[in-house]
Amino acid sequence: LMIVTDLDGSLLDHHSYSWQPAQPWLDKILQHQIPLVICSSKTASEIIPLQQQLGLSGAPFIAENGALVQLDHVDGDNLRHHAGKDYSEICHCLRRLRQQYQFRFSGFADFTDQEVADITGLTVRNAALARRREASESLVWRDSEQQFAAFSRALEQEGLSLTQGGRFWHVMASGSGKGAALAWLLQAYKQDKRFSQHNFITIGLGDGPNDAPMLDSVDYAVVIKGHSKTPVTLTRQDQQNIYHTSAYGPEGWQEGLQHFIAQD
Ligand code: 2M8
Ligand code: MG
Ligand code: MG
Repeated sequence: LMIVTDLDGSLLDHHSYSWQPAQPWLDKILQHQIPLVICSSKTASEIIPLQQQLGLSGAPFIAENGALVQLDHVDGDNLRHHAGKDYSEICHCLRRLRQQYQFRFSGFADFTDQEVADITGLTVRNAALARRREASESLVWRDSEQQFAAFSRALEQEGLSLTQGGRFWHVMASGSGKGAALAWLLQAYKQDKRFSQHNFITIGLGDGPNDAPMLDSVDYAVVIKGHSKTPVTLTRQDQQNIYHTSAYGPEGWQEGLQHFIAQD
């Protein structure tokens, strides 16, 4: 068994960023040494200290919506996989498109730490960690739907794509995303001598449209009730392996695991 989870709005409450209601199940997961892979829009700089607080230090994780994958120490090597466009390249391209087409949007590169804290409810210290991006940009769209369609097309031509989180749009290399990142991670696990015996059954949990590719690729999908107006649309047809929670955030996280994992 392997559990793959989104953070914001899933394991963490959308507003308070607390995981307290999920602690009983977290304890069980740790006790049974079930691998718990964080799969988030958050940066590596945000995820690493969080893993320490959750008791998951050194575990593999997926950051920046799949643009970055961090494996655990494989033969002494701390393997990192990166989607192919780095942050400065992405920001450079965004500035150029904004100038060329007069798009109105603001990205984390335009904001101060304090501004990101004000929008998200993160502490200023954590907002600074969220701004330490390596392979994707988070932005607030302030223009028309029509301009958004033009923006999306222009990005595509630059080899970039958009995905939607709980509060922001995220821009990263085309072909990357939470689903592609998870596939890469599982493949790397298969090639690792220590894990080759395991054929992991995967349970995924997420609340946003950005989680759809991950939820489509796991064996069992928990769609956590979210705050976004955009529904989470899955393409998979096996309804019996999809569970929609009635609770939000970490309560929904508990509810979903409870649904799929039989208790002793
Ligand atoms: C951003 O991610 C969330 C994920 O759903 C969003 O789009 O609302 C990211 O920038 C992340 O780094 C940050 O921690 C989070 C804070 O709410 O927002
Ligand atoms: Mg989320
Ligand atoms: Mg997320």
